[in-house]
Amino acid sequence: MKSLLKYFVLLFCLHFIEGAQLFRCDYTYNKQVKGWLKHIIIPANWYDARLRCALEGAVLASPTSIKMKNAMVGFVNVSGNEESFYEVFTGIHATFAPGAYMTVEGKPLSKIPQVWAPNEPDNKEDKESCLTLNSNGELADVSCSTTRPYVCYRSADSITRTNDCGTVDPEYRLDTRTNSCYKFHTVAKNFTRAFFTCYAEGGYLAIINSETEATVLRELFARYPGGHMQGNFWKDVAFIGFHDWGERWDFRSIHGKTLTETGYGTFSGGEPNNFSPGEQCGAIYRSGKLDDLWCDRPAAFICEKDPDYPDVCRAEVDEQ
Ligand SMILES: *[C@@H]1O[C@H](CO)[C@@H](O)[C@H](O)[C@H]1NC(C)=O
Ligand SMILES: *[C@@H]1O[C@H](CO)[C@@H](O)[C@H](O)[C@H]1NC(C)=O
Ligand SMILES: [Ca+2]
Ligand SMILES: [Ca+2]
Ligand SMILES: [Ca+2]
Repeated sequence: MKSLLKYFVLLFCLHFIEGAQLFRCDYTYNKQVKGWLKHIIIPANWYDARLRCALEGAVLASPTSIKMKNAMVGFVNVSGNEESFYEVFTGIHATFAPGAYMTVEGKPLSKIPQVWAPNEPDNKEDKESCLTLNSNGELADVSCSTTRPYVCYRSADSITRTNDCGTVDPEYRLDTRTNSCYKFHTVAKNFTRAFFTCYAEGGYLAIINSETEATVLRELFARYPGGHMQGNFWKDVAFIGFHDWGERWDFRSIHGKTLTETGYGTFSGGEPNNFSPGEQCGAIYRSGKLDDLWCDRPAAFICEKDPDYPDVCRAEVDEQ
């Protein structure tokens, strides 16, 4: 009898783990919309809003149901703020073709409950291809280049599991030599965009704190031969997390420390050279040695992530 009880307890536990939803704690689980939500209050243009949500493992939220609309309006309905804060961007857009509105997940506008704000939509000056939601739950078309706060959404439809790097992104791998996680990005971006990408993924452009970590990055780089990277860019150097912060030659990590304080400052022979001026951004060669590189030209880049940040939370999901 006792062992039978044990068996059922075990079965229950297994079931619970199976149904567990784990996702980054900067999102809040919302039972009504069966998923995780995050309100990002610093306004961004629609393109950056979409990208940030996507990189965080979510999508730019759209009011595709009454429940979702209510959840989104719940974030908007704050009094005393500036007018633009009475709206959030939605994921409903027509950035691929004028007037062809759909959510970022591909749901057409016609399948979404629509209440429009007075005099909207008006596609003013033929320049409005992104939709906002206001505190009354009404939609309006605005320019995609204007800025608004927004909401990111991660559906719990598929089981959400995080790996030992604390992320749903399987490309982050833990290295036990440094107890840090790394992801090599082969799609070239400029420094600003690379920084933004690592940040949204919950990490940062890699900071080398020891000779060992330089070796870890050299080995990581070796797994990505130039032939495996698409596009026309220099494939033997990748952005990492240091910069001159606008002060020529004074290279510091993106967390503000000198390279010596950070733990590794070995430049490649002849570097830093500020080649044909403008090399203010930090990079690493395949050798594991450092380089100063043009910030505005796209390059591969390496993100590093603390396995414990952002924290991972468990959703309070009702078992039916
Ligand atoms: C939003 O706030 C206004 C004014 O405080 C209130 O009248 C309205 O009912 C609120 N709407 C929602 C959906 O909570
Ligand atoms: C970096 O790339 C982004 C996206 O391609 C672009 O919008 C931005 O202007 C670029 N920044 C610099 C400094 O070149
Ligand atoms: Ca409009
Ligand atoms: Ca590090
Ligand atoms: Ca250089």
